[in-house]
Amino acid sequence: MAEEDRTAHYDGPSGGWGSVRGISSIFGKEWATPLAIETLMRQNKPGGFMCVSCSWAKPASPHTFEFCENGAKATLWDLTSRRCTPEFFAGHSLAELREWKDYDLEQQGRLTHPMRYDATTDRYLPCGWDEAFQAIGRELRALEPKSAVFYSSGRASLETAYLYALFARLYGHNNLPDSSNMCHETTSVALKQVIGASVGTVVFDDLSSCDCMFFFGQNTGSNSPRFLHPLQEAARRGVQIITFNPVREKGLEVFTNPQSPTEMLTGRETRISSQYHQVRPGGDIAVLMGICKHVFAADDAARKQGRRVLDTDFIQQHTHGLKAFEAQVRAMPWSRIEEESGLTQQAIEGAAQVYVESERTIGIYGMGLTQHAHGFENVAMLVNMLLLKGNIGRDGTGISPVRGHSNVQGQRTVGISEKPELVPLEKLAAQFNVKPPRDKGMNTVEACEGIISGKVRAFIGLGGNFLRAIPERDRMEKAWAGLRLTVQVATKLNRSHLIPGEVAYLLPCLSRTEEDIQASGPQAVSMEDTFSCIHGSVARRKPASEHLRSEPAIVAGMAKATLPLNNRVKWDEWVADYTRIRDQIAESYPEEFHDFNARLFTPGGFYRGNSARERIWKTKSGKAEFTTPKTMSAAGFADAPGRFRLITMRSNDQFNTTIYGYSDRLRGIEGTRDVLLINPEEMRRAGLREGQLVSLASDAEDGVERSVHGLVVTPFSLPDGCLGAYYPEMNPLMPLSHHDEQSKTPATKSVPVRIRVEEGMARAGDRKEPAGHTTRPA
Ligand SMILES: Nc1nc2c(c(=O)[nH]1)N[C@H]1C(S)=C(S)[C@@H](COP(=O)(O)OP(=O)(O)OC[C@H]3O[C@@H](n4cnc5c(=O)[nH]c(N)nc54)[C@H](O)[C@@H]3O)O[C@H]1N2
Ligand SMILES: Nc1nc2c(c(=O)[nH]1)N[C@H]1C(S)=C(S)[C@@H](COP(=O)(O)OP(=O)(O)OC[C@H]3O[C@@H](n4cnc5c(=O)[nH]c(N)nc54)[C@H](O)[C@@H]3O)O[C@H]1N2
Ligand SMILES: [Mo]
Repeated sequence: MAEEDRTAHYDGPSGGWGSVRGISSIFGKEWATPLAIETLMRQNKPGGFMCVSCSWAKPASPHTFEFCENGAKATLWDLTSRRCTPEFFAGHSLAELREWKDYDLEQQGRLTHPMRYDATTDRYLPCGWDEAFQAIGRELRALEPKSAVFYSSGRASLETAYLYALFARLYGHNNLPDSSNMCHETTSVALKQVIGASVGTVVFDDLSSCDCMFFFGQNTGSNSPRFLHPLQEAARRGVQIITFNPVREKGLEVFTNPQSPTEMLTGRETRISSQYHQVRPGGDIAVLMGICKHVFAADDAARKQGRRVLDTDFIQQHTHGLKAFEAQVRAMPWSRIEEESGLTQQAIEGAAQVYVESERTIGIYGMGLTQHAHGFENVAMLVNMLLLKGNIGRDGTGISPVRGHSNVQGQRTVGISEKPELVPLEKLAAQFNVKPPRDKGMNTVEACEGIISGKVRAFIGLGGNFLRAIPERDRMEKAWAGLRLTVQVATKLNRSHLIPGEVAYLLPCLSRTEEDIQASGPQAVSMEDTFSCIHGSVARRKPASEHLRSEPAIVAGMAKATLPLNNRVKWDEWVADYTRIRDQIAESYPEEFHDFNARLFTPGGFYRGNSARERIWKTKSGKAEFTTPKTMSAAGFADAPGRFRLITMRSNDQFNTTIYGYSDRLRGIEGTRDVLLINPEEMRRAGLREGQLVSLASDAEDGVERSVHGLVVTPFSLPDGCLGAYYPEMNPLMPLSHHDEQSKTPATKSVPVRIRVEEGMARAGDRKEPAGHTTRPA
């Protein structure tokens, strides 16, 4: 079709030469220095350092280059020669810097000195570490502990995370929101409830013994490219890969392995997905309902011939609640399923038939399932589908959430949680002779509510870019300035650092790519990958500045200045030798972390175990739970004329709020991020033309006016009724109240919006000024 040809698209495979050029276009040809190559060669290998990008597994027998395009970008980003020094801050007030683009802020390079905010000059001034710790301690001691929030982004190590959570509990709160609250919290809550374990059950070997993968809403090519290697191997083995995604993501279509000279020279590509279904955003509950409906129908037919499709032994012995679920599925008309999913009965049955015939199926998913108002139901439905055929707790089967940040899963494992029931409080009480708080703390959404209402007085950020990552940006930025204390531990300058509380500190830390030398010598840290394997990480690069401190040292410095003396809590000794921190972790979590130091460098990591994989179900009923979804759409709002479901997307040139560049190569969008993606039919129906400038307005029916303007209409292959645009630019459009009901994960994959036409057209190839935004309360 002619329209199809006009849509933005990319002809090459994922991987291939494009991925090499992708690195060079950001870092220039100079990126390939011997020092950089040496560092990259040590990435994700036993005895090396673990990538700071995603949490994809690190195999026991790594490739020569066990890094991908985006892992290399993340490493090189940290290794930059640019420095953001006291001189830089002397030259720019925060009011001025707030006018800068996020990209330009991070382009200033690595932070070099601890800085204190000075309100009179509206500038950050250099300060001593001790001065900073003492001031932070003084402030925290003067506050009610429950009015403080300790946020973490999922990058900090297990050692840092353990100390940070301990600091919060000794001080007196469980307010430990984490980036995971915006990400896979849906997974943690849903899987815990239905299979009794909050993480995935799949391990690396399952990928080579499955015969089928059902893939929902995870963009492998950009967000976990090393996963493309096992996917390629699986596809070549004949594994059926059935993908559901509103966007035709290149990495899930075809891949050329950039580490294979033959493939690079011959241009040979591997087809990844055997079926690709462009589901409506929020339509996965319906899709999964349709698949299960077909499974029941196939089972009825098989029974007549004395066979079964359902794994009846497994269902009998290991599950609870099939009856109610089956009744719901059988009663659900196909017309409803088609309407909600945007797919035909025939298409869904085609996918389902592959499932019926498969012996070993894995269900894989990402933000496409979790970031919805009914994300819980999405995840629980995928589990329902797997349970029907006994596809959990058997080799080559299982459920596999693909986690985001490199240690986001691990941070939760060692105590970063607002939910006291997930933390061994009795153990901590005995270990440190303390009384840890037992009341529930705030998650990310609740912390935002607390900041808006004034209940929260202090915010400590262990990494991340909270104000850019959360919903309701405009109201949050206004409320933020009312905080008494803000502390940001960071490697690079970002927007969240530019809105200081009355007392504010910006503390620069070592990156995981840099050597960490303490009193006892060089230190290792550790992280947990998406398959629950724990890896030690040692870096050799010289730090970006002699004034940097490690994250464990910074957390310990703040804690020591805040808390009364306790002879069991040995901040100084722990920081001098991280093996002592790991001993404490092993004592608090003996099942998972026994002999932690001895096992630290196990090739491929050591597996911390998963009860559901052993078919031990730590649920209410003691069995795996079938659940009956109470809605057929995950979107959480009704369709209405002119209302669209907006998907907020990541480009291939970003890591969350860090924008490396303006090329979303795998989607064929170049030179700008201020685009509004829409299918050509919808574009025509809405009376829009390609290249026209438009605004988006929130259509949440809560009376608040939220808008983002200056977006260029760009035809793109998408289902009807939905739009695509980039995260974090679109975050001003998201109401804080629009989140998964159960886990409170913001529902960023179906945001209700309307299009408003602006004057004028964008000229092709222009990189315009960044899109602006406004929020006005009703
Ligand atoms: N290079 C790079 N790597 C990263 C990150 C990064 O920003 N850059 N971020 C890291 C982090 S923190 C995370 S959490 C992960 C995120 O990795 P992903 O889980 O891949 O998250 P997203 O990129 O947000 O996109 C999810 C996919 O879901 C699809 N989708 C949207 N709505 C729906 C829906 O309703 N149903 C279905 N079936 N699909 C849908 C989108 O089209 C997209 O392909 O990646 C991590 N790795
Ligand atoms: N609309 C929309 N919003 C979303 C999402 C979405 O898909 N759509 N995704 C959500 C998801 S999945 C996530 S995980 C969050 C991400 O939210 P965050 O984790 O808060 O954000 P990041 O962009 O990963 O944080 C980047 C900053 O971390 C700091 N940093 C980098 N490395 C280090 C380090 O080693 N140590 C320390 N201390 N600091 C470091 C740098 O200063 C950098 O500027 O955003 C969420 N928000
Ligand atoms: Mo994430």
